[in-house]
Amino acid sequence: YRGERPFQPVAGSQYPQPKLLEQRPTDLLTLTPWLAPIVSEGTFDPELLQDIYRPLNLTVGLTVFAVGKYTHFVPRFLESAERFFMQGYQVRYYVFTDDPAAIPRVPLGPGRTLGIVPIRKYPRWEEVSVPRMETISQHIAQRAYREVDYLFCVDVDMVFRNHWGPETLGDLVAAIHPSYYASPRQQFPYERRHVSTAFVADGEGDFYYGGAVFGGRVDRVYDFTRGCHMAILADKANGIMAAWQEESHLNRRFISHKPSKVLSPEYLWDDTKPRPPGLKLIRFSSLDKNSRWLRS
Ligand code: 2GW
Ligand code: MN
Repeated sequence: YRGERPFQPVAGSQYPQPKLLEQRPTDLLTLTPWLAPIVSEGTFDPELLQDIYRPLNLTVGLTVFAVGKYTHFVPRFLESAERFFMQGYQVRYYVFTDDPAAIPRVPLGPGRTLGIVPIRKYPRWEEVSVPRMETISQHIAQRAYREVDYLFCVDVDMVFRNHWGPETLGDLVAAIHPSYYASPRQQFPYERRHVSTAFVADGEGDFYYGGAVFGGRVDRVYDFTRGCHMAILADKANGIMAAWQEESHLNRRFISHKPSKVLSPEYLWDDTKPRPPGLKLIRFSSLDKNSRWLRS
């Protein structure tokens, strides 16, 4: 992390005064019990955030894995990220792939670069899924910690559909999974076997977070991914694969290492689901992938 820069005075932009007694910015919860903001439309002023964050000259990294047939998602993913992801900031994409030649060149805007990171071929998905945490932590240690201030790690079978900006930046950031935002914690699909390091008891858990989006300050993402990788290795030594692979470990870790910022399902949606009235817009959502074809 390249350290704090002095804050510039906020430019003259006029924005509505915050009103302690009147404001009801959204129907969604806006604060966790540990005082982390839950980001959704209406809770932030995009222009004000722009004035605060632009002078910091931040670089934001975005990692995706594109292994096997998933290389086919890369152009749509990148084109949508070019339109909506951290517009006006320096952005560094990292595409981890077993087939660099299959990654098409997508034209990128100024200050935005693409790094293709070759990884070896894995025979089965379970063996791809597990090295994601390992690969990301190693990549941060080797390279990304010098190149970016913040890093987001996301699924590639998704597209950006609306603004994703500095409101998402925080020390450690998690996103609420679109399938479980209304479920009681006993019904979250956590790993429930005691033998797994991802075990979560019935009375534990805040939100069920998606494995498809997490991020934060690059040093915090390093600790996070390394911690998940170590837990996955411990399970592996006992012949255990958690219920939802790295998503289970991510959820286990977010219980003891609480995210400092939580993204509402606007930031991790699934277009096959009906949108609840409280959700004003969709910013990032999964494509209806023909999973039979992809996974065969
Ligand atoms: C191959 C066979 C079965 C499942 C996935 C794959 C596969 C995944 C692959 O052949 N190549 C590949 O690059 N991936 C990468 O892993 C790709 O970036 C993809 O977006 C990501 C997660 O796999 P995906 O999108 O098929 O799984 P989802 O959408 O059901 O993901 C949720 O559950 C996963 C746990 O298995 C992860 O936690 C993921 O983060 C969740 O969103
Ligand atoms: Mn996915």
